[in-house]
Amino acid sequence: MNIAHQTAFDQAGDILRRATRVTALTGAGVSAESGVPTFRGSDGLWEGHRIEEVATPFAFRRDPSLVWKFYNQRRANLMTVQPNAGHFALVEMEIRHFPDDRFAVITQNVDGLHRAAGSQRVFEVHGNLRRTRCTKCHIVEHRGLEVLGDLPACPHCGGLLRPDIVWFHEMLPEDVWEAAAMATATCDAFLVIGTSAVVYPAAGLIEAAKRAGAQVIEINLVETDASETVDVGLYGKSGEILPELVKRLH
Ligand code: BV8
Ligand code: ZN
Repeated sequence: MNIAHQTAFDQAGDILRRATRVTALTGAGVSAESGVPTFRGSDGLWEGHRIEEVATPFAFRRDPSLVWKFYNQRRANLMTVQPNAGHFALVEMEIRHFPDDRFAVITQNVDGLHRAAGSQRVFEVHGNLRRTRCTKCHIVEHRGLEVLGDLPACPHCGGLLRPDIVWFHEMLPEDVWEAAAMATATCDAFLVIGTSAVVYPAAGLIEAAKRAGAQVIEINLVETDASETVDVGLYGKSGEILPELVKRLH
């Protein structure tokens, strides 16, 4: 490990050892080593569509089966993925080093891998691929990874189901957002892991953590829009860096 990397690691280790409360904000990068494609890594394209074009209420109104094809493909992909060492390192931080609700994961990911790894306090600000919501009676149901088809009907009212996902131009779930904002405002250390930090309001939590006096540590393959805001940057794979960080907490 080169000297610069070593001191950044030592600094990050010091910040975490001194912290009482830690909050992590994660994005698609934390699931990349599990085999879940990121959004902007594949320059945000899915079969030639940009994520911002498919993940919107307009796209769903215009062509619901196209949008369901997109989500069914991602649900099917989840059949073959498992949490990776980065997810498990965050579980160890929460259970072993910051118990009693002193650790929280705010995730933009909709793959459910943090909970699958064992994380307890997880705020899914963009929803979850395993849940559906009825566009008519609005019932939200946990459907696991069962095959739903391209125009799934609500088992209760026959209305068209949609994924329980926050699309672009849609509000984030109020209660989850409140909890995420609280976990950001009350932490001493804020980890920003595997996110390009371009999607708001989630990316705004990084500035909010700084304003609240937290020390911010970025973990990413490359520098991002958040890099000049953070206190320490650790650049490499989160599945390698996070276990390394946990070792410094023993
Ligand atoms: C809202 C669910 C408004 C979908 C997602 C113009 C027009 C319209 C809207 C806007 C606009 N300008 C700004 C906006 C707001 C918009 C927005 O921010 N747009 C961006 C694109 C500019 N936001 C919204 O619309 C939000 N709603 O604003 O409401 C409103 C206000 C009042 C009243 C009513 C409404 C809603 C945003 C939520 C959108 N939904 N997800 C789905 O998943 O299908 S966002 C989507 O992007 C995912 O959730 C994803 O998580 C998120 C962010 O992407 P990342 O997670 O960061 O992933 P990305 O691929 O970008 O980056 C991966 C990173 O990992 C990279 O940095 C890479 O280097 C790193 N990496 C890769 N491998 C590794 C790694 N790091 C470490 N280790 C590795 N191995
Ligand atoms: Zn219904």
